[in-house]
Amino acid sequence: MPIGIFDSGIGGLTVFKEIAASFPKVDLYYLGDTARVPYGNKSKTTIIRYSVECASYLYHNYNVDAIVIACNTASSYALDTLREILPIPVIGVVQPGAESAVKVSKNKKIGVIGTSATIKSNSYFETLKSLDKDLEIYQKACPLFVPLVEEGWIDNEVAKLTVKEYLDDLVKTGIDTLILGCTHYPLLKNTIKGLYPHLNIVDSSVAIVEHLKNIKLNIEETGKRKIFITDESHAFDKLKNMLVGDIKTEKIELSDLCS
Ligand code: DGN
Repeated sequence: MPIGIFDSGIGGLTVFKEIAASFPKVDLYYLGDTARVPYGNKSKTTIIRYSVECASYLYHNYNVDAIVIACNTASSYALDTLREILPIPVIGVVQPGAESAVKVSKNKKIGVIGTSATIKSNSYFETLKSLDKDLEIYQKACPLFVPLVEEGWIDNEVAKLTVKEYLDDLVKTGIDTLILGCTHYPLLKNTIKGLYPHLNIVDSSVAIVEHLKNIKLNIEETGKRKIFITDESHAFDKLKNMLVGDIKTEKIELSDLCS
């Protein structure tokens, strides 16, 4: 059972890494849409169109048996459409992240951070409320976190100051749990944890693995890993090597996606 995973670029590699570690024999095909990153400031229509193109590419070319949307922005806007058009399970990161947060929060005060589009969609707010209507939820868009991660500035002074600028007020609300609602953000986890050690940090890339375990997997696969990108990217190569090591990256044309 091959699994297809896609993201607007680098961020989803945090999800790829967790899935690869938990399912060493399952074939994994990753598509990072580096030519069109970021998705986080695009319109809903555009995010849905790009997501349909990425998922369809993996489904039609690699016969994947499940799709993981390793991007909160795409999960927030395109999950329903992908479930309508594809005859295979499609798993987004929002539901698993929300479920984990509800499990670990003791005081029922949960913070959510993500791209502007994810926060604007209210996807976490609605999913969390559907799990427990008594939760207090505080949301904050942190658009500068994505370029910081892409630059590899994940634990220097600039990273620390930017984290404090975005999160100090959010943490003052008394939240005991923080959902990293963007797949880039796990790379800032140590910096966030260092500044706010009392917080439970929910990383949906870890939560999604639990979801996948509920799908019947054919473990006779070979453990093949393939990574595709739609444009060459120095940042992608650097982070790929750091997160998942020496897996070869193949560039595909955007016209291959759109056909
Ligand atoms: N990694 C993407 C997410 O989880 O929303 C955001 C990256 C982007 O497109 N800005």
